Amino acid sequence: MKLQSSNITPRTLVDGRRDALRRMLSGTGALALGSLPSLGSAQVLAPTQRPGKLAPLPSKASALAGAQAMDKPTAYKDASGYNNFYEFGTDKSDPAANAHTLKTTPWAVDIEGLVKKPGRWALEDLLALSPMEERIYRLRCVEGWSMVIPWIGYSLAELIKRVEPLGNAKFVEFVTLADPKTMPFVGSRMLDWPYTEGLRMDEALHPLTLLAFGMYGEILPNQNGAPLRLVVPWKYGFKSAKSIVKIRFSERQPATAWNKAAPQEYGFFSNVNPEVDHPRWSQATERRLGEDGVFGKKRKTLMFNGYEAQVGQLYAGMDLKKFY
Ligand SMILES: Nc1nc2c(c(=O)[nH]1)N[C@H]1C(S)=C(S)[C@@H](COP(=O)(O)O)O[C@H]1N2
Ligand SMILES: [Mo]
Repeated sequence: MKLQSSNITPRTLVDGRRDALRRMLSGTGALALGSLPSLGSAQVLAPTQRPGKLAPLPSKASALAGAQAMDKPTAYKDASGYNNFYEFGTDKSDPAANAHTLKTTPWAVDIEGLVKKPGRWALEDLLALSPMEERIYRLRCVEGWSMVIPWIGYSLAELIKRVEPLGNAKFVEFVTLADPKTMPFVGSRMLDWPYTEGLRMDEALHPLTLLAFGMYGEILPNQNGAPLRLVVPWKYGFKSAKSIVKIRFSERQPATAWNKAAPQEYGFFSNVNPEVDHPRWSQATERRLGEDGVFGKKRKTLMFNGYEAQVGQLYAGMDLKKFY
């Protein structure tokens, strides 16, 4: 069988990239932007330079349609200071205050279920799997606020292709860390821990579905889901699971944390849809974090969060009021 060269990253490249990433993650020697071998010839952007404490994560701007929102990025202090990460508390300021206890090295992700190549991936190998892209995505929380974040990562499809799903794999489940020693709210009865999420296979394979390792030019801060999370920009924020430790491929639709907690409020699909209200509030408008004041005018929420041109086809013929 002839392998398609475009799907193969030369071993030396992967090794070099992995060494550089290992040095970076272990904190020895700050890595200069653009020094990753994979980006040698590509144009390297230094997105929103912020003299922060976190290690830089070099990336190139994504060429993918929909991956360059024209909206102004949310201020870093808002994106990293106003969060939902219930393992660390239910107030929006809790994750930033508490998530310093999260230990992100060593880290690994187990691939399980209906795949030809199950197994454990070390974080370093995941970081080196595919070149990093910067994608500016809008993300809208089901609670009504939205933000615009320059994420860094690559399409989840890159990883899915490597592990070779079997023909009967129809869904992908994401299991996140539940460590009562470092996460003060794991053990509370808020949710059935660990926090899990799921996507249909075609959603998981959609190029906009991002496996994110960084934001604003740096590795992810803990409160935003370090060391790796999902970002699914056309769905409500809770689908974008943080601090993933397991990815499981299945034939049946997996249970999801919020659906188990309140099935009539949170469906499996949870596509952003201004026409389908949450049973307790409207979903027609939103407030942009840091820009729209609590008493100011709200902005209209767009179908599929503005990504209808890219993802609308995935739901052709489906009753979105029924499959909310
Ligand atoms: N593990 C885990 N992932 C999670 C959550 C959580 O509580 N635990 N909250 C979700 C919700 S409701 C939202 S809106 C987004 C928020 O991401 P951000 O804090 O990076 O903006 O993360 C999602 N991922
Ligand atoms: Mo959310």
